[in-house]
Amino acid sequence: MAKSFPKGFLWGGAVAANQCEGAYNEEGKGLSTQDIAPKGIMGPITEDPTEDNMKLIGIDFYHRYKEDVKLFAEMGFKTFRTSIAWSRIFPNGDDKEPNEKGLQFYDDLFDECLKYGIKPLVTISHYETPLALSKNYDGWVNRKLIGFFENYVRTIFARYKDKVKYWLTFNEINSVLHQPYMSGGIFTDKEKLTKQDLYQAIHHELVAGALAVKIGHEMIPDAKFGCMILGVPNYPLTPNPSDVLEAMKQDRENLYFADVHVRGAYPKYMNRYFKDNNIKIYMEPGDEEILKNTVDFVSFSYYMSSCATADSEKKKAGNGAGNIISGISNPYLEASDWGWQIDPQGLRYILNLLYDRYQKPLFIVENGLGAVDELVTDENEDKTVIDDYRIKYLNDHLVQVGEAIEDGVEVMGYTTWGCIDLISASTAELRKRYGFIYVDRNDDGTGTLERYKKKSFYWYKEVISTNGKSLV
Ligand code: BGP
Repeated sequence: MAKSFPKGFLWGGAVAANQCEGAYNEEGKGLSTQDIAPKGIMGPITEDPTEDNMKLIGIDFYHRYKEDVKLFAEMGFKTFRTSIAWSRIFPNGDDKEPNEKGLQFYDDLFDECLKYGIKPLVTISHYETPLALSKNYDGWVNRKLIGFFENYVRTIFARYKDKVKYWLTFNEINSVLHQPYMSGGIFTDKEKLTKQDLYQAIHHELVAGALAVKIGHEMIPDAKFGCMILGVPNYPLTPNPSDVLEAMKQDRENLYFADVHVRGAYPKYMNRYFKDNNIKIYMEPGDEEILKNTVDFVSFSYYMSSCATADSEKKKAGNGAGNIISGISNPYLEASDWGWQIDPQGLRYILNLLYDRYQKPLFIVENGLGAVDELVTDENEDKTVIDDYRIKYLNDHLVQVGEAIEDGVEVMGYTTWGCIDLISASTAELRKRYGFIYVDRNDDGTGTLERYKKKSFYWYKEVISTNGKSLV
């Protein structure tokens, strides 16, 4: 049954700079960690950018954003989530002066959105640390990154303060636990990285995030600042109390990042974790004070739930798939072509879980189905994709968002992931498509880069114009 969404609900779509812009070395942009990762999060990195890296051209959003924003406007987007490529603004990350051409690009992009009444929702750092910071400093392991990040946020806040009123600090900040290079710019091999260094790096990110919120509140008092976490709720695989405790433990691993950002201090359960794992977080005087700058809202991505078990044999056999976290699969759920388990009710569950825990407005900033699409010609001779599977996925998830709203959860908005087809983060493929808009580019590099509206384009337009009433 269709549910009513609040007035002013922020409907929209989301992308990240490195997955759509291309123009990886144009107009003064420096290299980012993505530019030498041709096979995505899962793959190896190369010495230099290689031609097979689909992200170098992406979907050419850098040159075609006007056409794309126009299509977003046609769907009725109220908001558009994108990220700023840090290395477009500070090519090496530690430069003294920003790159004016990079700044100008985002000025133009935000102006284009505002022209149609689309509010930009901007991620400050989305898996695209300047490569020089990664190679020369080992990314967030080094405390100096806090200073470089501060310089970067001051620059972008000053520049875009009249245009951007919604900001997210780090994309899926908790993903650094699993993907230290892509998420935290940590160059040290994952296998060699010590827990001590990993958690110290996390501390630096948490301080930097809180500092960004502090500076943001001072520089743009009418803007809202949120943290962003990878949202994967864990269900106990069985009612065995050991599985229930394991699910709690795994949830805490993810949620401690938001706990710090919302409550302004480390949660007590982390003391036990640090003690058990012989980790000592080095804090500088003033860090605890900075952490007290808490976020205005909590945002998260949601693609799947997972199961947790204390049974080491079953754990080892872990058969669930995901791009960053993969757990035990749930026998009650079906999966996407990429093996990600589809669980619309899990979205209602995590919305309630986060709201019970934080009582802060929530923003679903990623959700969607990555699938192989077939381009066909319709009766009007227009090229399109009949993506009923995507419509079903999104409809079912949005119905559960409506349920959560009825449950009393404050939800600010919903941006589907990859509202226009883009390069996958995990595998760097383009055949894993999420969009309402098809982009004619293939993984072998062929294609015209033309854009075509899929069936879901018209479906989403209707959802937005009826404020969710058309959902079934
Ligand atoms: C999230 C990332 C996104 C995005 C999405 C889908 O983890 O924040 O950048 O890509 O997952 O994942 P994928 O592209 O691997 O299908």
